[in-house]
Amino acid sequence: MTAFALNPAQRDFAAEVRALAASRLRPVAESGRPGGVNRELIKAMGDAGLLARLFPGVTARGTSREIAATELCLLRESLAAECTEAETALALQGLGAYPVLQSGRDELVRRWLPAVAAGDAVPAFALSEPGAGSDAAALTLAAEPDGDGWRLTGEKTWISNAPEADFYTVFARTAPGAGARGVSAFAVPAGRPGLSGEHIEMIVPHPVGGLTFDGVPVRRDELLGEENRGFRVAMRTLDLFRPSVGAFAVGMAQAALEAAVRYAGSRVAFGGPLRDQQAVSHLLADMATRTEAARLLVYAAAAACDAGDDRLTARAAMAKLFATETAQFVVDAAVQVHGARALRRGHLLEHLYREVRAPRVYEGASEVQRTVIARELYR
Ligand code: COS
Repeated sequence: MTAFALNPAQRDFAAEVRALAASRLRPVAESGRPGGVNRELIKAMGDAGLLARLFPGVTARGTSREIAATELCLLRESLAAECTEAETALALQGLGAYPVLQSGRDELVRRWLPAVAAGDAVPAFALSEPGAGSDAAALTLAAEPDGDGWRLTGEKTWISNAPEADFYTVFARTAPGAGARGVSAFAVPAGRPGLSGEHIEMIVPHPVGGLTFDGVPVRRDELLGEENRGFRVAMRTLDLFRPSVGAFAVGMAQAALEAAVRYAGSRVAFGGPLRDQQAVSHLLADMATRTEAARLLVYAAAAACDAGDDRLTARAAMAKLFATETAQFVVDAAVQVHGARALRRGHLLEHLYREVRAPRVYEGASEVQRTVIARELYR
């Protein structure tokens, strides 16, 4: 890793995480139930101290609201290069819990964050609905006043970690007809009466499901931020996590690039190693250049976030857009260098070819990122 923002200590840390992922986490990931939450894997990352690094302010002595964007990207890139299941499980601990850390009351932060950081509680971020994906402000899951709290009625879909999570960060409509200004965010524990869900089988390395809310009661102290200001909670969370989706993509691209370089050096064709063919060496050069460019955008956005830069939105979108599109190109090119053997079930590239696709869709499709970038340009 050579991004300008990384110092030797960060590079050493990334190498350690990569080694840990290959030696300790991959076997636990492989022994998990496909499509289910792998609690053993999450616990192993908690025990190794990886999850706690996402929330540096959550300590035995108390909690503060910090989150480390660069650290999040380092972890995601390093894990992705060796074990995409561990990568995504770690990312979801952050994505599901961050709205609570950012906007929850102190009691709620104390209730959930230490358990998430230890790997004992599994959160989920529940924004998308059958009729509201890219257009998130069109969400309709209703939060109707009931006593001092609300009752939630409606559906969520494509929710990572559902229906097995221990709590859900749910975005619901508290003001009908008010668009983005009528959305509120809640932390809803699993097991509440009226809450049910099912798995959806998908080509991603993690569990995904749908949730049905049938008059689920939520209390006022479970509100995240202010009433009708929940859309901002969602957008600020996505601003933080989008560069890290880019880091996931860079980790996959790096693994594919390394595999292609190795293979092109050992495979003999037309009287010499494949890498002596200019068509191959120039392709490898493009793969490496584009991966490094993506990495720079990712860590520049993360560093801006850690520095408290308030113009993060466009940079976060650029990092996610460029890195996920680049990884798709690099993994595809690595398949081409390998030929048929990369398409065999169980090959690293067959695995990456499946896994690289979803990040261009979730947490805002590439088209949404372009929209976000253009809107910032016109401001
Ligand atoms: N940070 C903080 N606040 C933000 C924000 C950001 N990055 N982006 C928007 N907001 C606020 C706005 O300031 C506005 O608040 P006010 O009305 O009080 O000023 C409010 O949110 C609505 O903003 P806007 O009108 O821009 O919302 P849109 O409905 O036009 O949003 C996009 C459009 C496409 C940006 C949004 O719907 C989006 O990101 N969609 C993708 C959702 C997504 O990623 N889904 C995946 C789910 S997770 S797998």
